[in-house]
Amino acid sequence: MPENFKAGFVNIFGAPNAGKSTLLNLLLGERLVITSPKVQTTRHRILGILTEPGCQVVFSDTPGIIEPKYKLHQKMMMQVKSALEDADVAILMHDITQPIDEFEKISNSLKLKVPVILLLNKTDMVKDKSTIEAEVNKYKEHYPGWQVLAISAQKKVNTDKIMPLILKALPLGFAFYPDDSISDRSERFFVSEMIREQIFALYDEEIPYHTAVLIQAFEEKTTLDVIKADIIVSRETQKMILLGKGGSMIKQLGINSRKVIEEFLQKKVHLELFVKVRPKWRDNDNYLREYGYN
Ligand SMILES: Nc1nc2c(ncn2[C@@H]2O[C@H](COP(=O)(O)OP(=O)(O)OP(=O)(O)O)[C@@H](O)[C@H]2O)c(=O)[nH]1
Ligand SMILES: [Mg+2]
Repeated sequence: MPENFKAGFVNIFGAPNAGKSTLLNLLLGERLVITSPKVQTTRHRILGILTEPGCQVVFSDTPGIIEPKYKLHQKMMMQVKSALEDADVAILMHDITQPIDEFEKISNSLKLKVPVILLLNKTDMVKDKSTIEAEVNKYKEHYPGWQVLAISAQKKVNTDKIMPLILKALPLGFAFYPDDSISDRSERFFVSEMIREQIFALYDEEIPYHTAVLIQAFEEKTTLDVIKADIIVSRETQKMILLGKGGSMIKQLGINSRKVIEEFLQKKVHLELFVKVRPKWRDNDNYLREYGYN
């Protein structure tokens, strides 16, 4: 064991929309994972690796914890389970404006045996400072032994107090990854996620939940990358909505997606999107595997 180097898995759990992915990006200091105002944005466990003098923190973003309604949900909850198994430290996130009962259901189901840091997020939504204090005290009483911190991940309030808490709880150990690694996921994966993020932003109601994105081709040329992606939906009617009148919506999706992908790759991109209907893909093991939900 090294005497002066700490390393470990710090895995982030909580209800959908609590702000887990926003937090990971904040702690990493860059936009790695996608976020949206809608619930159930994250579908995978995604590592975000932070290496600094004296420590390596391997964060995991995870899908929001829900009662599974179809196989895709089950796969998402398997991702949560895998993160529960190897956590050295658990960060639990809860929207401070939501009732403690909601949080309790989730936290009880996790049966955590590792140090816990509870972040009560979205304090910017609470007008009164004393209300925040009262909430923090309530959770501290309820969960003695846990570190409890009220923060706003979005407005960066109190967030400088998170890393010191993590470092205190992190075990001594050798680095798990080379010090220039940032994630376990490929460029291809992040590109598909970025298209999914734009779908969450552009389309309403059930569309994002019936959608998967599959990168079919990723050709790196000298001046630009050529990327071809399939957008999978469950029904013909959803395909019509995705395309929009005269293809106007898919065109907009292409423009929005290309912009963020070019920023990410730091390169010009030629992006082609194809919409495909795969009935009931969310309940089909073969499709789920093909789309990366293992
Ligand atoms: N007002 C406010 N909004 C926040 C804060 N942190 C995150 N959000 C917003 O909350 C929404 C959900 O954030 P995400 O980071 O996607 O939440 P998540 O927990 O990863 O959600 P899932 O992936 O669906 O489980 C986004 O619109 C964020 O911008 C905060 O401190 N204050
Ligand atoms: Mg998320």
